[in-house]
Amino acid sequence: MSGDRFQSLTQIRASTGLRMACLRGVPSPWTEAAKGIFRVKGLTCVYGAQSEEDPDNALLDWYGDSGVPVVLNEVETPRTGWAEILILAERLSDEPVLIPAAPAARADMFGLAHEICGEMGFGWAYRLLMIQESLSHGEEGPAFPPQIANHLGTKYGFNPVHARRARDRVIDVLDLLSARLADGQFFVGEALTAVDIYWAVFANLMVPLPESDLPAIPFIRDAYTCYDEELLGHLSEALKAHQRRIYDDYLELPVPL
Ligand SMILES: N[C@@H](CCC(=O)N[C@@H](CS)C(=O)NCC(=O)O)C(=O)O
Repeated sequence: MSGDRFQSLTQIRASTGLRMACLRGVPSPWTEAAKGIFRVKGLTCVYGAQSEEDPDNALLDWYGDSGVPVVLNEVETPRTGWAEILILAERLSDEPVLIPAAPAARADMFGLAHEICGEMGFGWAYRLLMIQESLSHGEEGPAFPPQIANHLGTKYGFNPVHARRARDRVIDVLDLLSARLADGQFFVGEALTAVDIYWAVFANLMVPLPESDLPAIPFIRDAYTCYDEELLGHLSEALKAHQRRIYDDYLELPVPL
């Protein structure tokens, strides 16, 4: 794996500093959020991905979770949750601040962030819809291959009732976020916060950036692309413009995958 930005999982496990386990070719939004936060703060993070020298199921066996990202910092307990990864980054570099200092703004920021990244937030709920689409062989467009859909469905509690709630939740969050952009360029106050990074990267689930900016493996790009007219109707022009602007102004392009 030499010659590119990614090392093996075995290598990053044995090294020091800031490291993160990722998936090659898959812009998992929780991983992309961490990449974006580290980038904005100028933190150097070494990426690791499954390679031939790694044992099978390395992430699950080593860190208790098969998912990505897993963020390692020195000898600290590995972090997999979006909020703890953000708080680590803020501790390692407070420039620029991505968590507002004022308590009300901070609570607002974490509330919106949870609506995007948390359990039954936008990303979680939209993933349930992608799983439903995959398992029902629906006609709205391409989705995950059955093996992946089954794995994700089992892991993230897929059932049809839950998927109906997920659809309402996706719409609610899109409307909430759209309304927040009515008065400005950022979701909280007049400066960049973590919420802006979260939306930019999670928006790829519905409207992935072009191939030249986001070189995802083709079936993932297809699975991520939203064909559902009702959902697309809630994705405002302001939300799309925000995604593009945050990538252009703050994040690494093309996205390292
Ligand atoms: N643990 C993260 C979420 C990470 C996450 O959901 N990762 C998914 C992205 S689809 C994943 O890697 N799933 C595959 C698996 O767990 O095997 C958090 O709670 O903030």
